[in-house]
Amino acid sequence: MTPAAPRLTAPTAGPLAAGGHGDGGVGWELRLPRGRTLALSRRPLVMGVLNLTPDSFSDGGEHLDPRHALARARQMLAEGAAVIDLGAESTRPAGRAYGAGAAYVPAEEELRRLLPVLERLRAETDAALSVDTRKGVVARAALAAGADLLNDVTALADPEAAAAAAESGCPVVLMHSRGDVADMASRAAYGDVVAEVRAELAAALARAEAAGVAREQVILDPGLGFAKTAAHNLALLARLPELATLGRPLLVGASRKSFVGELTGAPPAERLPGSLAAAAWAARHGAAIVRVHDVAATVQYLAVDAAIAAAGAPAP
Ligand code: HH2
Repeated sequence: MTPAAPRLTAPTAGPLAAGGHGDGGVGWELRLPRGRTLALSRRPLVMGVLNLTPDSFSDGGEHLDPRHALARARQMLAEGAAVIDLGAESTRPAGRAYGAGAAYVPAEEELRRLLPVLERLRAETDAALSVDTRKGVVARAALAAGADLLNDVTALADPEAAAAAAESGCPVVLMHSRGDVADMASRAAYGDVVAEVRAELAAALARAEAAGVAREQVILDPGLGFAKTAAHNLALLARLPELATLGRPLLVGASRKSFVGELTGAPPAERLPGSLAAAAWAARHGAAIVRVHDVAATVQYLAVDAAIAAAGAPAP
């Protein structure tokens, strides 16, 4: 008989008392199933991306075999990821960088890719497991299989997804986007991108609340690369504190995205240095979670960045 895999535990977060994170006392405690919590502050947690897809833009096909996916999840937890984000449908937009964009995946196929990995991972870890889906039927099945959070790039556009989130009471990431994979590039037209994304996130939050989702369980995300040009992504990062005024924790996903490639000429697999610059900037400007492919490098980079910042802070 093979021995049971070791039970992995998420890194423990510190107290949420004022100043407890050295971040001016900004903190949130989100409720997870089974009485667990996820403590967030402006010193961000790292969310590791686990793409169970054949066609994701930077790592498609690498973790299609559930054994490879599980090994990758265990590795990311050991490297310091506080959340694993499992996605079984690529949301790669159509456009110059990615060709025709991701193909629609029927719910049955999405669940066939997702559930074996989610169930095994749930059995061996208490770490927070998030599911990146826009389909209510997938969200429901994932929550029943032990998922802790929903991450929805359509901000709960499917009423069934909103109902699943409301009924379960789980935390939800509401991400900003416009249109779908086929037309989002043509919808990247803004006067003031930061003001418009802020207003559209506020509206998404209000819609979620009207559907029964508790405001204190919501995380907001500007959706870098979704209906955004490189210039829009840069403006959103530069003015991230304006989004923080919505009063909810922010998640930022810049990892390996095409704007890093546009700025540097690097292909997706070589975008780690640029991704670290974006993660560090997001960390210093109010992100509560950074969603990344390269967990070990990001954890190390952010630890040193935070230590330098703390060393320069006035003594208490
Ligand atoms: N980006 C991607 C997918 N899901 N979710 C949130 N909340 N924020 C993001 O920025 C975000 C996301 C795209 O990255 P990836 O999952 O690596 O690619 P693909 O959609 O091709 O699978």
